[in-house]
Parts: sequence; structure tokens; C-alpha cells
Amino acid sequence: MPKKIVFEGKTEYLQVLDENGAVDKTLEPKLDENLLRKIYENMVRARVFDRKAISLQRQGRCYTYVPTEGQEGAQVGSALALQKADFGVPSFRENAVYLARGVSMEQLFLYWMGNEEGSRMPADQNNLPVAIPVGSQVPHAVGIAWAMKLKKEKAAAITYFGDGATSEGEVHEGMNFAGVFQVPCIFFCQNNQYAISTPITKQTHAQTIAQKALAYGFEGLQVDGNDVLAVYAATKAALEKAYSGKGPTLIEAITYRMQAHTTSDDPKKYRSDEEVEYWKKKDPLTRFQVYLKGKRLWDEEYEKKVQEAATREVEDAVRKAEAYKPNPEDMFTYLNAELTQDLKEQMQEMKKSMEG
Ligand SMILES: Cc1ncc(C[n+]2csc(CCOP(=O)(O)OP(=O)(O)O)c2C)c(N)n1
Repeated sequence: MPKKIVFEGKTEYLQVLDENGAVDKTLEPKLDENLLRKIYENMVRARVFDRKAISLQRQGRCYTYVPTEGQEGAQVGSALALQKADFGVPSFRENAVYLARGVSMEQLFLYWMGNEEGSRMPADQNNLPVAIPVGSQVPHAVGIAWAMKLKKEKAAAITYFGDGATSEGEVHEGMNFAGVFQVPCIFFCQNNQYAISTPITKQTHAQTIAQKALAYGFEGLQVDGNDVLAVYAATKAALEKAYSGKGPTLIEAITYRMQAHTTSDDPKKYRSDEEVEYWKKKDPLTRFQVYLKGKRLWDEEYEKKVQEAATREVEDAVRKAEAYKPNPEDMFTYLNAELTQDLKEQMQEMKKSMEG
């Protein structure tokens, strides 16, 4: 039976640097040398931080940690495209986003070492703290973006979530609201191929996550998430759109989590060594290094300096975070807006036993 077509959509894919670091000149964003170096240095900082956190957890000096390795291109590229006034609304894997936005390594270690203080974002930085419940942060970002729109601020919110989160209601409620109210919000999905052990093929029957935006009436696109230039360019374009009142964008960054889901996970149970090797060749740092070298912005001496600076920074942060003396009352203080009677009693009991 012939039918009328009422809707047709398409989903585009952006890659500027291929996995060997070769650049597509027609798509290359014109970024100055300082910014290019800043991007690279922040990716290195994130990787050095990540490896240190895993090692501390293995030594019993840090609690369960959520690794970032492999996703530095997606995280640093998007975070450095933001302005200070924009709001970052991460989930739990965005260590590189926080670092690139100016959150200190010490602060992140405080969080992963289980201190409440780690969740207190510096007042002059527009970032929400880590959100562990999958997808729960998405409506918060939409609310922030709606407030920005009502207050006529030239700013946007960006929320980060994984492929697994797209099976949570909040992500869709957030996107629908954002479409209807045309709020300045970027939905940044890091499709790292797995939600713990669930592969993307079992997460959705759709060909892409990006296309889901079309159902909410706004643009969705895919980017090579291991190509920091593509991520930067796509995020900048989405921000310009948001600032000029043209509403939200969904960016699906195709990437891979190189390490375990968390330090409590064993990925060998659900993915092959060959698969990991395949993705290793797409490493975001190596390909950006090749690009910088081609521009005479990278050599061995520079690499040594960047690595040494990141190592000094991380060691200093560990020292400070481990010297931090938490106030045991923090366990109670930040749990509820007002303590319940039984919690008040427990807190008193704890104080008494500490005095005694
Ligand atoms: C509401 C909720 N359900 C389950 C969990 C347990 N959990 C933590 S992370 C995770 C998978 C998330 O996968 P994805 O959204 O793809 O993000 P990724 O971990 O890959 O970054 C699950 C099920 C949780 N934290 N919150």
C-alpha cells in the first residue's frame, strides 16, 4: 500500500584525524598552538591521574575507582570547548572532564578516597559533582539549561552519560523536555561499547544512539570520540547553536573503555584481547601526538616535560589528599538536608565514643 513519507532523518559522522593521525584538511578546526598544546597536556594529565588512581586502589589507598583511559579524546575535547560560564554535568567516568575544567587532582583523589569534601566543587567552577545513579544527572542538566534560557544567559549545560544510560528513562525525559523547551543543553554520550558487561548490540537495536535525538526534534550526530579535534569541533558547533537559542544537540562519541568498568570488574570475562588490541590502535593520545608532530609542536623533549609535570602534579595531589583529615561528622552532615532523629542519635553516640 503506498504511503506518504512524513519524516526522514539522517545521522552524520565526523572524523578529522584518522587513527594514524592524518588530518582531513577540509574539516580541520583552526586552533592556535597554545590551545593545541593545552589539549594534549590535559589528555596526558588525565592518563597519568588515571593510572595512579588504579595503582592506589590496588594498594588499598583509594576506594573503587572508575577508569577513564581511552576516553581522554572525548572528554578533553568536549571540556576544553566549553566556556567558564557553561555548566558541566558529568556522570562518574569524567575524570578528564573535571581535570580539563580546572578541578584539581587533589579534589578528585579526595572524592575517590571516600571523602565528602571531594564532592564540594569549587564555588567559582560550574560543575556538578559525580552522579553515580546511571542517567540521574541528565534532567539536572536540562533544568540548569532551562534556567540559563529563562535568565537569558549566554551559556549552556553539557551532560555526560554512557551508552548504557540511554536505556534509562531520565535520559529520554531530559531529551524530550530539552527539545520541547529548546534549552541550551548538549547531551554528550560516550559510547564506549559497554555498560559493564552489556555490549552496545544488546543495549539498543538502533543503528546509532545519535539518531535518537531526531525523535525529540533536534540534531544528533556521531563523532569519532578518539579524535579530539572532531570532538572539539562538534562540541563548539553545538555550543554556538545553544548560545544562539537554537536548542539542544546530542553528540554520540564513539570510543572505547580501555580498562575495567571499575576496579571491581574483570573485563576479561566478557571481551576478547583481540578487541582490546584493535581499539588500542585507535588511541586518542597517540594520534594527536602524530598530528602535533606534523605541526612541529611535539618532540621527545616536550613529551618528557609534559610527563614530568603531570607526574609531579599527581604525586603532590596524592600527598595532600592522603594528609587530609576528614571530619567523621561529614558522614551525617551531607546525607539529608535535615537529620532524622535516629541519625542525630547515632551522630551523638559517635561523638561521645570519639571523645571517650
Ligand atoms: C540506576 C543505576 N542502575 C545501576 C547502576 C550500576 N551501574 C553502574 S555503572 C553501570 C553501567 C553504566 O554504563 P554506561 O551508561 O554505558 O556508562 P559507562 O560505565 O560505560 O561509562 C551500571 C549498570 C547504577 N549505578 N545506577
